Amino acid sequence: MEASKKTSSYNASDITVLEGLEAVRRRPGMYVGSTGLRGLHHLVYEVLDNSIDEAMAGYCSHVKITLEEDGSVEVVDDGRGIPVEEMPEYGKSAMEIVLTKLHAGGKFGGGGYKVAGGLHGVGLSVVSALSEWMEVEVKRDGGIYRQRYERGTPASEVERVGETEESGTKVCFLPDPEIFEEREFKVEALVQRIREVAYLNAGLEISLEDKSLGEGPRLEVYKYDGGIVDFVKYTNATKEPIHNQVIHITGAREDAKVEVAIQYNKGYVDSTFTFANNINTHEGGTHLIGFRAALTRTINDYARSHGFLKEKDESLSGEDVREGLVAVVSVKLKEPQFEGQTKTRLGNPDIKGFVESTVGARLSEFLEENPSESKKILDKILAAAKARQAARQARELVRRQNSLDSGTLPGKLADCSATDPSVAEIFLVEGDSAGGSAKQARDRSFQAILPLRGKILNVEKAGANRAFSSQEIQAIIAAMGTGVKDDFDREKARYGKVIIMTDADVDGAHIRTLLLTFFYRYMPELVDGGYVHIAQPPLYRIITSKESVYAYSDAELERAIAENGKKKLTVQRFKGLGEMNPDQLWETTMDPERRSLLQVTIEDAVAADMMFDTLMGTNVEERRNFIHEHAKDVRFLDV
Ligand code: 0RA
Repeated sequence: MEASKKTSSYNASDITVLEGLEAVRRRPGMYVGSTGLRGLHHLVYEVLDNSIDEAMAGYCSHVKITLEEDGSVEVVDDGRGIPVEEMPEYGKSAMEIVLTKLHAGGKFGGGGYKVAGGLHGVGLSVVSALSEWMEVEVKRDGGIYRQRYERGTPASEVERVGETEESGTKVCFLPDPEIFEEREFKVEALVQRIREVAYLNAGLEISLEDKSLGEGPRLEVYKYDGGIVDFVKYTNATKEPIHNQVIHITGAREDAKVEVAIQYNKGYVDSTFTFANNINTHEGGTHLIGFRAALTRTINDYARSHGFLKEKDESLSGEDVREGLVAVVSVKLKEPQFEGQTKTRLGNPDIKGFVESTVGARLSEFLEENPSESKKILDKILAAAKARQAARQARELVRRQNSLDSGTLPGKLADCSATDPSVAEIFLVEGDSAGGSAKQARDRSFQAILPLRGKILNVEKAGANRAFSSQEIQAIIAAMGTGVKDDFDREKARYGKVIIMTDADVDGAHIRTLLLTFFYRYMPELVDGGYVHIAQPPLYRIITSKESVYAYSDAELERAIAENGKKKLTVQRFKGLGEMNPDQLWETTMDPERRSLLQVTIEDAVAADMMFDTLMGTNVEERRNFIHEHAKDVRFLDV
């Protein structure tokens, strides 16, 4: 019935709609990034972004996300609701257009700070197209309206099903198994995004209920009345802030707003997080450039006029003023341009000047008005400048000794014959003995092995000059060939995959975290570019009379035991890589045909930074508490 009616009323716009959604289903990766976990999560973020837009426009204060037992997701908000009235140019309800037409997600009639560009704001129609089914319920204009879609096409009319004085939108959808190979949400990843968005929108309450767990539902509420100031406090909680007040700056002009929060800690690293319309701009952009310019200039001016810099020609570098800095720079603007490899660099040129002048003026006011806080900050920065000079000398010394020079490869490296980085891969292996097995096991045509001795240096705690004099770190840098930090050049990478291979025990997990800390701090683009992987050695070998199989987790072991009923079997537990012979190591962990690797992505530098600082930083007490409280999250980071 429905179908024949459709055919008879087909018009040109229907055909375009179908073609559009067909394209989405044919090439889902183009629209949501991948058909794996990332794409799956993107569906949730897409719906959430729409609710957040309502919040940014000032109409929505509560969002609730529920992960249902059957794998579907429900997102409810108390915004204005998707408009339901008929759009004369289509002869259909606006709701149907928004849910079926590609790029019809934008607020009609312009206005607001609607996100555009990158994978963000691709529109609800994309979620609908990639869902086996989707149901949308809108409360608006005194009524409750509902429509169902299947794989992007309407499966019902827009129906008025009740009366209400409330307003809001409820979207439920089941990700399509024909599209997504991965359909189990990773709650910790969703939480990171939810927490971030909640911090960026002070007062907005976002709750997440997970009913997909066997253990029964779990409800968490994220609401931060202090917004990004709370965010900075939270990030700094584990890092020993050197002054009490978080510096809070806001500014607005006709078509853009900026909000900044700043606090220094005793550490060495710069943790500046930038956002444009709530999107984490990992690659920075004009807002970051403006912020940095203002910070460097304002602090130099203040230092000079208040006698902190004695010599006329002395000045503090950008790196100096950013040591131990925790900052959030959040801009909201009408038409953001997202650029760069991952579309996470803000391109709008006029934002630089806007951020620079706002931050410059307000920061200099703060410094003048708070002399004791200012003195603590300036002392810290002057110390950083001194240390940097020492570090520079140390680095030059090392460079002269040739170890940082990519021309000289470290002696311990068993290199591969391939020189094409698209096929070459390097295993960083814990311990000389496992390194020896890996050398025997590998396919030397494309697999290089770098054995690492014991715990590598904790770069979070040590600062740059000690890092550069650590042998293990020198070896990694030299083997990679890319250089580090500002000198980093991805084009020079000698391997397309870096595979961390450590024992499946606590020490192994620690070494892995140390290595990730190193890559995150010294070669973040390598992580961002998806080069860094974690090998997955098996935990057990289960031997029956007929065959032997491997289990990679306790759950797999239990399954294998259950499958074998009461048959006689022997379980061998691998305590370390060294307990596997080279053949076993090859077939379980190194052979590209059979192994499974975990790709390390830093979706959320904030969470990663927290983890690293807490796990690796100087505050032992905090660390102990943190590990205790977050045993689960830590496991998440470990993968
Ligand atoms: C189009 C226009 C307007 C709001 C929305 C869409 C909207 C979409 C979603 C998706 C989830 N929650 C949502 N809330 C709103 C503007 C409505 C107006 O001008 O009244």
